[in-house]
Amino acid sequence: MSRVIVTGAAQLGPIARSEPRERVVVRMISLMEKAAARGCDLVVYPELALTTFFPRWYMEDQAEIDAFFERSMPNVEVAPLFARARELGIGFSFGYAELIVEEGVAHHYNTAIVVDKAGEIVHRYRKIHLPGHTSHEPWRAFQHLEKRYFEPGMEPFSVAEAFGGKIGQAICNDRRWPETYRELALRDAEMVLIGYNTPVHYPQAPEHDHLQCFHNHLSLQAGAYQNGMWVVGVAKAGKEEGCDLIGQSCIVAPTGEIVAMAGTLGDELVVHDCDLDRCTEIRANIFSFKQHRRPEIYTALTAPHDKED
Ligand code: CDV
Repeated sequence: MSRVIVTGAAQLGPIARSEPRERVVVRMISLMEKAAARGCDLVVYPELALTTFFPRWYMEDQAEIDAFFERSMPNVEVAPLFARARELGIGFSFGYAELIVEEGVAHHYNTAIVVDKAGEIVHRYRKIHLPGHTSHEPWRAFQHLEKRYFEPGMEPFSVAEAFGGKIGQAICNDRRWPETYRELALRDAEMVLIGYNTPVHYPQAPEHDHLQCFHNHLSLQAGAYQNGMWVVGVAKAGKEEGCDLIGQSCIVAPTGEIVAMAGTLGDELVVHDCDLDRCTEIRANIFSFKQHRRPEIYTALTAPHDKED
């Protein structure tokens, strides 16, 4: 049986603060229709795909903040995406700001889901590594307030059986951490879907601004190769509300090679036939965890980190 997932990385260009979800969903459906025409089984959209990247603004009014969050999924605005996907028989994943109320307490997460070809949500992931800061820092050209607006996900990385394979998810900053990929690989992930919003300008170390695209691919490619997995990295790109976001959405093979990459900073689809059996090229050989890994020696990896940076 073929274990090929024809995968589309559906990069989104900038989303204005004033752009309603309905219009973004129309853009997503347009990319989905292109993906279906190219035979895709799965189309992957970025982190926080339904709105502008709102953590760039400092806000105090909780109602203003909550307006960027989804209280249910699918909801009225997103339902047309689910409906069109069912008609086309295509699966998809995307990120959004999730607001849930449990025992009377509101929780806010930076979340991504995978939806199968039948329209069922088969996987949900809440971002574990939240970058940025919690209070207003006016010295920055723009804010990055993920630590203010979201709680970190407390559920471990996990995989779903979907599309004939084992699919995992991570979100943006997670992709820079080797633990993300290794946790997923140890849980048998064969493909990891990662949406991102990455500004070109890094206020704490602007001397690294010219390295943003390099660090993006470095992380995605290393994660794929060192764990023998497909990695699909998908950007929200372009100049969004005056802030430049990197593009270079890509599909990375388990060998670490980029096999498809976006060439614009706008809405763009790139497609590749991802054969999950290719994971074995790496996993049964150079990175056979069973044969070569030495977890008994790696005691510092899970010890609490109490040293100063
Ligand atoms: N959305 C993100 O997580 N962005 C971070 C930026 C702030 C560095 C990233 O790791 O790309």
